[in-house]
Parts: sequence; C-alpha cells; structure tokens
Amino acid sequence: MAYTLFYSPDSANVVVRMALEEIGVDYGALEVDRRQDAQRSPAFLKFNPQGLLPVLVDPAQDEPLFETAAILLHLADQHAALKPLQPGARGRLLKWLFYLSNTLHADLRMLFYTERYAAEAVAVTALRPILHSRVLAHLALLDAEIARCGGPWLLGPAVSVCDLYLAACVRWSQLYPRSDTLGAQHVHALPHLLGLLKMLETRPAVRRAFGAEGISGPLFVSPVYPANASV
Ligand SMILES: N[C@@H](CCC(=O)N[C@@H](CS)C(=O)NCC(=O)O)C(=O)O
Repeated sequence: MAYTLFYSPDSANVVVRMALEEIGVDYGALEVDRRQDAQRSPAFLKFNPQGLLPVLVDPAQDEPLFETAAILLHLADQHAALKPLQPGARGRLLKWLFYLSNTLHADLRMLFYTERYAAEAVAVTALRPILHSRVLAHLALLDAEIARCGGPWLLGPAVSVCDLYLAACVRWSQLYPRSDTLGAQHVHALPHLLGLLKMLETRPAVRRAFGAEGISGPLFVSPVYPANASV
C-alpha cells in the first residue's frame, strides 16, 4: 500500500516529497490548509499532536510518522536510497541529518515564528539579527563540510536526504518571514553550497516535487514566492 503525505505548499513536507519523488515510490498527498489553521484541528492532531507538517502515513508502521528528519531516515532505510550505503558512513549520515534538524531547521523556526519565543515586540526585533547570524554561521559550516568531504554533496559523491533538507532550509531562509529574510548574496558567498543547490535544482524529481505543490521558477537561490503560499 502507498504512503500518504500530509502537506501544505512550501512547508517542510516538500523535503519529504523530494525524497519520495527521488526514490520513485508511489504516494498520495492530502492538503492541510494552513490558512484555516487546519494543522491545529482535532482531526490533524491525531496524526501529529504537535500540529506540525509534515506527516507521513506508512501503512506498514503502527503509527503516523512526524518530524522531517525521522521521516527522511525512515524512507532512506526502507528503500536503501538517498544515503551512503557503506556501513562506515552511517555516522556521517546521522550527525548531519540531526544537525540539519535540531540546529539549522530549529533556528529557522525561531526566525519564522519569533513571536512565539519572545513576548514583546522589542525582544522579537532584538532576536532576529542574532538568529540571522546563527543561520549564516550554520550555512558557512555546511559549506565548509561540503568542501572538506570533497563534495559535490554534503556527504560526498552521492546525493542524500541531507541535501534535500539543506536545500529547502536555504530556500526558506530567503523567503520567510516575509518581513525579514536573508538575501541571496549570502548564498552566493558560499561556493560549495551554491554548487550543491544549483545541481539539485535541475533534478527532475526535485522539480516534480515542487511542481506538485504549485511551485516553479528558481527553487533554492533567489526563489520566488509561490502563488499559493500559506504563510
Ligand atoms: N520539527 C518539525 C518542524 C516542522 C515545521 O516547522 N512545520 C511547519 C511548516 S514548515 C508547520 O507545520 N508550521 C505550522 C505551525 O507552526 O503552526 C519537523 O522537523 O518536522
């Protein structure tokens, strides 16, 4: 039986969708309307009590999966795809996947939803530049890692789930929050990361994944807002 992906256009589900398209596995997709706050509806909270996207239902699992990195790792393991296959590289896959999830994505979430972390407007304004510097430092570290391991991908010669996650984070950093984004010049200053993003952007599976969410044009460097964006 096929997977079901719960999604909202350009939300973290697009990372999972890239993985599903790259693997070439059959899946269905159900939209959760964030404009109506449907991610907080009792019906959706049964799938993810955090009220966050993405959720992936795998009929072979006893519960729906949430957390982007967990879903990516599950898919990579199930299909022996989008990960280095040599046992000695397992640690590298895990450490960078967790880094993307609990450091880069977590700081981006603070940027996107700063008012949830700081009660007063003045604190929100003060926090944003700190978060911008943190995100830029993370991207610089990732750029250095691509160079260190010989590239062109984050884990070396083969594309992995980490590249999909990283590229989406770079995309969102240039789009959200709409009032205060990182400019594309920061990405242009990181040549190894830039090369990775440009390569990923041309992959048919990646374009299919974004296309399925109504997103076209440049995806990872100077991206444009999707007409159907929910945020
Ligand atoms: N830690 C979660 C974060 C997911 C997340 O931030 N999802 C956002 C969309 S990109 C969301 O559902 N936001 C709705 C909300 O916060 O109300 C993961 O890795 O899946």
